[in-house]
Amino acid sequence: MALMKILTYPDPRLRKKSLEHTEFGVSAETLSANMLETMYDSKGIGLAAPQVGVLSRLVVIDTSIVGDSAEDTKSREIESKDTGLTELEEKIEQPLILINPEVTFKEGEIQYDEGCLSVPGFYDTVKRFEHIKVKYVNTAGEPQELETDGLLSICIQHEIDHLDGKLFIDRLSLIKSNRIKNKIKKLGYPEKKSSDDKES
Ligand code: QAP
Ligand code: CO
Repeated sequence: MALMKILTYPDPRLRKKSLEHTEFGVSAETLSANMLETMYDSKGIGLAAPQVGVLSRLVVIDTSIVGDSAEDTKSREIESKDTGLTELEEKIEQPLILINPEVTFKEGEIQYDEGCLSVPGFYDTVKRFEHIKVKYVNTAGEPQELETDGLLSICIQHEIDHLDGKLFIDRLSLIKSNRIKNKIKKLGYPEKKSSDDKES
């Protein structure tokens, strides 16, 4: 297994529409395993292939870690917003690997303070469908379907957005998204700043 480099906004690769994933078996398993390792290493709950520079329609998700007791601050940021697993979420085995996912049913509305490994350190409220059904294929190329709500539903919609070149900051009001985008373009990310770079 290997850690992969996570691209951050404004990398142009995050804006591309990813292609149908066509490789199954060992190659899909290897990519997903490396993405899951990368996601867990960064305390994430979802990661899409384009975030690691692979423009293919594959995402990995594990929202079950959210309820775990974590000493890490980053995990706690996500954890604090959690309301626990819903009945539908509990029935789904995680981690999930969704290849060529498509939403086939959507209803209701839910708001959540979202973040993204490609926009580290920034969070804001996004509106999503509350309850969805998704069809996809597994790493063997076999068709699957799932139904969920709660945090898992939000996460799946967030990750499918990545496959279409869309980020959560694009779903905020123009005033909020511009504030975040301009701050990143001007100052970069806190983690990336050199030690002699002073905050204003
Ligand atoms: C997408 O996001 C998501 O800023 C997955 O410093 C987010 O895993 C779906 C993360 C919220 C549903 C609800 C973000 C880690 C992780 C950061 C993530 C950070 C460290 C984000
Ligand atoms: Co994201």
